[in-house]
Amino acid sequence: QEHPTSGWDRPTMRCCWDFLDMTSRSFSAVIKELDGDLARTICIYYLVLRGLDTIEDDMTIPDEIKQPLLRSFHDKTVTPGWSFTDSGPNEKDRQLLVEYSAVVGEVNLLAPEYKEIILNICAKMEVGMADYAHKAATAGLVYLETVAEYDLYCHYVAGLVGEGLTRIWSASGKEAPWLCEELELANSMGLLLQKTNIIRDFREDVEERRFFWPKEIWAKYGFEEMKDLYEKGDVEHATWIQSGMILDALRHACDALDYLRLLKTQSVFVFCAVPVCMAMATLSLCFMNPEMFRRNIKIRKAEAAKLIMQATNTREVALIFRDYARKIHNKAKPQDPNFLRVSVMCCKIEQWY
Ligand code: PS7
Ligand code: MN
Ligand code: MN
Ligand code: MN
Ligand code: MN
Ligand code: MN
Repeated sequence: QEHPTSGWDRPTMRCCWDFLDMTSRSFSAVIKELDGDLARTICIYYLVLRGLDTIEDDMTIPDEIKQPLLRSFHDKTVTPGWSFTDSGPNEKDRQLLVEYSAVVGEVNLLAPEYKEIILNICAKMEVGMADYAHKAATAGLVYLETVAEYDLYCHYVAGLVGEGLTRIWSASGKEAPWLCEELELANSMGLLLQKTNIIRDFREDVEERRFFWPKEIWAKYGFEEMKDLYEKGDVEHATWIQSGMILDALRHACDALDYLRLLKTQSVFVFCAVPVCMAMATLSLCFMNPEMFRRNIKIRKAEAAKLIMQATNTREVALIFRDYARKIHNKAKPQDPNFLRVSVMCCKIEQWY
């Protein structure tokens, strides 16, 4: 027995499920497993933010066009028939914007409490993206200076996603009504994922002139530009910069475990746990790995499959985190100036359980 707005019989919702498969490598499976109307709601939430991110990422759109487009995206998202056909090269994500009117149609059919959360998060994220894009476009090459600025950018593009998800869990009644007040923990979930993505995508992002690593971490040992990390041939110092970035991402690991401990619905737990386990696996793969500076490295399919099987409750996830913290700990080098801090951080994660 389906809810009247579950939408399996609507062409626009079918279209949204297709977009989800097309645009998400990792989220599609866990979204479809969510209980009841959460699957459809989170699918739409994902597509709205994916649409917004596609515009942010598109370096072929001039700043004069991009600014108003980003800043009005929450309005476009409820404007019947709206779509965007002028976006650039990325084939699969472009199609989402070309047929965005299907997403708009479904947003307008959402339960009002969900619709309000999604539009509110979209409106906040837009501003952060637009301000950052404007600085990058007008000041030419601009780096994030401090870790605090880096945390703020990651808050806009990922911490807010966690905040919105958490508000949706509470609104659905599947999780406690007070969960939506745990904004700090929800933010940490997003930051752990976003920072891992920013670390792993280093080479691709630098080549597309997107510089997310904060200068406070990498401007050392004579590195003056981010490409110096792979062009200078100074592999040892580059891996020390890398360990600094990974150490910074690991700051959010214990918060992620604290967040997961608060969840009680199995499908919500799996949805939240699988991506953070993948992130921990990715951080341990990147740690002290110079290949990361040359190409986009990925965890093996079999390792990902094992994580999906195992990430069923807080205890198992804490064991997964402990294993990856140990792997990192074992790879840490005493010559690395981050060595002591990395060791302490790994101990904290290992001892969380
Ligand atoms: C609504 C599921 C689980 C409490 C599109 C999930 C891009 C890492 O750009 O696609 O291809 O390198 O690999 C996701 C908190 C957000 C943060 C953020 C919406 C976790 C637009 C995900 C995803 C909060 C900005 C995808 C942060 O990476 O990046 C839903 C709890 C979108 C989450 C972006 C990145 C996500 C990301 P790219 P990816
Ligand atoms: Mn992606
Ligand atoms: Mn982006
Ligand atoms: Mn992106
Ligand atoms: Mn990308
Ligand atoms: Mn990326």
